[in-house]
Amino acid sequence: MKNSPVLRTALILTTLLVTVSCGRAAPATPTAPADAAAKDYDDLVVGFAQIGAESDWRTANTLSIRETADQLQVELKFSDAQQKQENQIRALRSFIAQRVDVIGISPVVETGWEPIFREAQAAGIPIILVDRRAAVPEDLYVTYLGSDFVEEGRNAARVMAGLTGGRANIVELLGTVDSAPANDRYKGFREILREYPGMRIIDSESGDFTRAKGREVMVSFLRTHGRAITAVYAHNDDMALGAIQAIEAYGLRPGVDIKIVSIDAARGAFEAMLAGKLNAAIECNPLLGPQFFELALKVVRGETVPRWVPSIEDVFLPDSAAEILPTRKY
Ligand code: GYE
Repeated sequence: MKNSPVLRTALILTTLLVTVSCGRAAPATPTAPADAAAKDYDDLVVGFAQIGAESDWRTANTLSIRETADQLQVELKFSDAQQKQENQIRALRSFIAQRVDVIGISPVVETGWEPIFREAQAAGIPIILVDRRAAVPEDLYVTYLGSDFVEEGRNAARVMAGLTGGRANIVELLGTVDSAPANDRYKGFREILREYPGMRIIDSESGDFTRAKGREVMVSFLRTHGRAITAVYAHNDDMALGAIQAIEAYGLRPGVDIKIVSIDAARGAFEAMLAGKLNAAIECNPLLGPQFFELALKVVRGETVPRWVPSIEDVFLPDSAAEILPTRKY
């Protein structure tokens, strides 16, 4: 058994609700020409504006997109923005100039996209949001493919409550400031915490989704709060792994003296759970390549696609780590 039956039921119900409430169809490309319906993968030219390589999650996501493009013989124009919004905007502008059929983008932050998305719309090039949302009017993108980050935050808090008996002094390692996953994981976690007056967030700072920064911020949390800290909520695994190093260097036992919950559930998280240093991993699926290109083809063919294609995700505890690790693809 990977999870408690209650948690599993809650997850399934949420997924169903999400699918029902957000699965309404929207016209993909209203201007698709008559011969568009005959297009296939090897006719497609797709631009993808990736964020960078900040985490194991991102590396797996990039690989999934590149490998799927190769398999399907899609012509992929791939850009790595090194975590900078200005580089993503530049990439989009170049995809527009090259007149690609579809643009995929994981927006590094949520805000500041409207002008460049309008340029794409004016050029008749549809945008698919992959992994992260952008705060723009709905008509500026055709669909969002990715996770329910608010629910991930809620699940992290539910699991944390179980691990700590509802009493904890929590420090939070936030993801990239103004990014959709950091905003939503922040929100979802607090939503559930309202039910647990004994659980307090005593500090919260961004570790930018990287291991090095996660470690650095944890060092400063320990310097400020010392042994008062009883739990860490990390918005991704990499920051949790950095925090584990900081806790060990401080002379405490991660996973024992300080309970740790993180999001992504990449291989490193399973290894840490097996070593007894991480207490739970909330899954966030990066293997979005196949669904992304399927959506891109539908959009080019003028077929309708849902406004949101949510990933189906799980919650893992250390008791399942040995069984799952060998099968883990990222
Ligand atoms: O959790 C983190 C990555 O946007 C869901 O970005 C993604 C997040 C993921 O850097 O590891």
